[in-house]
Amino acid sequence: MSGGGGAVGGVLGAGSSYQRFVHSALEQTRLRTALTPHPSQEKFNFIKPNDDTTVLKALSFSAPKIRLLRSLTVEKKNSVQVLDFAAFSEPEYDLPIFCANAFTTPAQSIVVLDLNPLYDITVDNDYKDKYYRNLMPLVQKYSELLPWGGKITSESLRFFSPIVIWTIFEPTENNHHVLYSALTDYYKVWLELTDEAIEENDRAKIVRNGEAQHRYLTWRNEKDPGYPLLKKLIGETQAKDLVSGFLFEGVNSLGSKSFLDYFPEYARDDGTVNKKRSMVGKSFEARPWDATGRFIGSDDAG
Ligand code: BLA
Repeated sequence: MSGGGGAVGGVLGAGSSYQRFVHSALEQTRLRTALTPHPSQEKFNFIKPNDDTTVLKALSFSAPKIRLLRSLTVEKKNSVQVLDFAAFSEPEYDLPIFCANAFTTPAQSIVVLDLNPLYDITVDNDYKDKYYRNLMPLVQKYSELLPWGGKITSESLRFFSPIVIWTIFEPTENNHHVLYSALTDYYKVWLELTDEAIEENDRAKIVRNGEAQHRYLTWRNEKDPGYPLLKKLIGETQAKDLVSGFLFEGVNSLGSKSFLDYFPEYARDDGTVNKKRSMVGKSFEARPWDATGRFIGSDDAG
């Protein structure tokens, strides 16, 4: 049945390829380090979807150097397939955040795959050089098969690196094959960077890393595009818990600043957070970095 080659066959393939990626990523991780179940895993083992055709799987671990490695997959037969896989280092390291997000319907797959920088690489050249200079060939490898997905929430871009794969494609078997290869490549790079990372001893720098991660968690906890769907699938209470207690665990413990402290442009007159995802609008029609990783995008929203 999955050999049909049409869009539906592709979707069935997508779900199993996300599972396969999670399985292989964990295996690759275990070859290098010792994974311990994260406390959030037990809490979110039993999320109950509203309908029994939906299957959610939530796994989370920690390891030396790794504060949180977690994976959520959602499978609704012939309908949606979701992968949300991320890895966060301990604040003693300034490692990028591994971020793999894919949302697949019979019509399309929406994908973000990146080593999200801890610091804004449009201004922090040292950080950019430290982690991304040697990785630019990855862009070349995938930019043709997984082309830039077009305009994007402008605010999201500051969390992306010059090697980000942001793409929307038809969910064919072949496209998912390419995506699988990219997922594997990017995760391997993250594991290698983690292996090589040297512990920071400067207290001020550790605090700064922790706050940078907290800012990222705060952004995604509030504005993640997956939230409306999760809410539909598991209800508002469970969705909120899953987002803050599992997907972006640390948002309530790694720092004390609020969303509006970090992103004051979202403040409404009454002091609450504007529900819009973007204040600026969408922009960046084309990939805003050149082949060397230099930022060439202008914020051309509107
Ligand atoms: C769409 N998901 C998107 C888009 C982005 C992302 C950029 C395009 C729309 C936009 O420009 O906002 C992903 N955005 C990210 C990521 C970061 C970010 C990873 O800022 C990190 C900093 N997507 C998921 C999960 C679900 C999901 C778990 O990762 C569902 C459970 C759904 N993503 C989803 C849907 C859309 C989408 C339904 C299209 C609809 C929309 O744009 O709201």
